[in-house]
Order: sequence, then C-alpha cells, then structure tokens
Amino acid sequence: MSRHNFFDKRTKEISNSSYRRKMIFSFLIFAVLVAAGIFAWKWLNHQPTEQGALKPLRKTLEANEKILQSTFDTSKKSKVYTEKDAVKNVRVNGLVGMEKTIDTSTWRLQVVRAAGDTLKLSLDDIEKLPKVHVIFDFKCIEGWSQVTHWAGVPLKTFMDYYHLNTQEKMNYVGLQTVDKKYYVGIDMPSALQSQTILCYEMNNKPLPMNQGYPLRLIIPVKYGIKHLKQLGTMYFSNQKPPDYWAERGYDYYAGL
Ligand SMILES: Nc1nc2c(c(=O)[nH]1)N[C@H]1C(S)=C(S)[C@@H](COP(=O)(O)O)O[C@H]1N2
Ligand SMILES: [Mo]
Repeated sequence: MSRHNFFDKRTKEISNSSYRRKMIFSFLIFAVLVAAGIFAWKWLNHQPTEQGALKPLRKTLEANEKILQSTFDTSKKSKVYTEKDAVKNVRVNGLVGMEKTIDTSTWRLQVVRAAGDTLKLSLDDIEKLPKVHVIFDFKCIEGWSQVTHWAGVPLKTFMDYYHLNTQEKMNYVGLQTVDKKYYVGIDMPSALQSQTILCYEMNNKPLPMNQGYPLRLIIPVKYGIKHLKQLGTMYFSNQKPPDYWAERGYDYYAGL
C-alpha cells in the first residue's frame, strides 16, 4: 500500500460547499466578536469616571485591592539589609506639599485622637521614644529602588506610649503634610507592622528638608508614594482617608 493510499482511506473528503459554509460561519463569529468589542469599548468610554479612572475599571481595581488586602500578612517582614548596603546619596523624589523650611521650635505633630481632641507633640517628645533603625529596599512605582537607611520610633510603639488603644482598633491612619497638600491613607495592619516608623533620621543624621524634615513616615511594606514627608497631622478613621495618589488612579494600598 502506498503512503498516499494510506492517508486517503482515513481522510474524509471535504466538499467545496461545506468548506465555504465553515468559512462563512467563522467569519460571522469574527464579525460578532468585533461588534461586541466595539460596543464594549464605546460603553466603557461613556461610563462616568471615579477617582481618575472609568467607573467599571475602578470597580475592577477595587475588587483586586480587596483580594490583595485579604492576603496581606502583617507578621511578614520586609527584607532587612545592613548599613553598608545603604546608599549614601539618597534620591529625592516628590515634593508635593513640601515647605521650603520648617521651624521645629513651632512645628508640632498634631495627633487627632477624636474630633476636638488633638495631641500636640514636639520633635523632642518623639525623639525621646525608643529608636529603631530600618534599612530596606525603598521602591518607587516609577520603577526605581535603592537600599536606604532610616531611624525613628515604630508607629506601634508611639501609639501604645500615647495610649491610642481605641484608635489602633480603627481601620485606617490618615496622614497629612504640614500644609495638607499631600496626604495618604494607611490600613491599620500595615501602620502597626513593626518596621513602620515615624522617621526623623536618614544615614544617622536628621532628615534633610527635601526628604521630610522634621518627620516622615517610613513604611517598608508599601511603595514610596505612602512614605509621606514633612508630616504635620495624623488622624484615625474607619473609612479610607483621602489619598493623593489613589485620587490620581493608583492602587490605594500600594502594598509590596
Ligand atoms: N510630602 C510628600 N511626601 C512624599 C512625596 C511627595 O510628593 N510629597 N512623594 C512620595 C514618593 S512618590 C516617593 S518615591 C518618596 C520619595 O522619598 P525620598 O525623596 O526621600 O526619596 O516620597 C514620598 N513622599
Ligand atoms: Mo514614588
């Protein structure tokens, strides 16, 4: 038996007409899918926007955020480095809400315990609390990272010291710059994670003005956008506090 015959026996003849039918059918499917795509695109573009993103996309982002948040493990630590890994020339990025100078004789950290009940603390008050060093790989959503060295008081230690127990049970911490032009919201588990500090030193020296003097947040479990510089006001809330970059379309939690 020749090879040719072997195949012939098992190969069904495809008639020209059935071939044409299949072609027409697949073309119709293709046309329907294209029409559906165009329709979906038009529909999407007529949807209202919410916080800088089309509403259906924002909803998808929020659903993704929920899933990511539910998998966040507060006992998980960000990788720790040694002092010799840390860069000497720390990049400066993001100057929204940064004053040219801050006078620490008048600067106070305002901790809003409740409406009309604000604790006002000087830099000395904060520097008296136990100091920890945090050396970690600082990551910016713009796509760069560097190992940097910071020191300050863990936010958890700070809150315990000032008896902010009921506040620790709330869902979020809100932070604002002195001029309130840059602001972030932090979920409480991340805020209370042991490497999250109210930071007043970089490379064993007071923070430079453009890196947040006198006080900034360092929160290694989050991207750079959450590491607010020149902290002025802190408050607590069960609802998501307004967040500068979330309002511009970025992920609210910005977790790593
Ligand atoms: N007040 C204030 N804090 C800010 C920003 C900002 O624009 N204003 N930018 C954030 C961003 S996007 C990053 S990456 C880090 C950069 O910190 P650095 O300047 O110390 O490197 O600061 C964060 N904190
Ligand atoms: Mo950033």
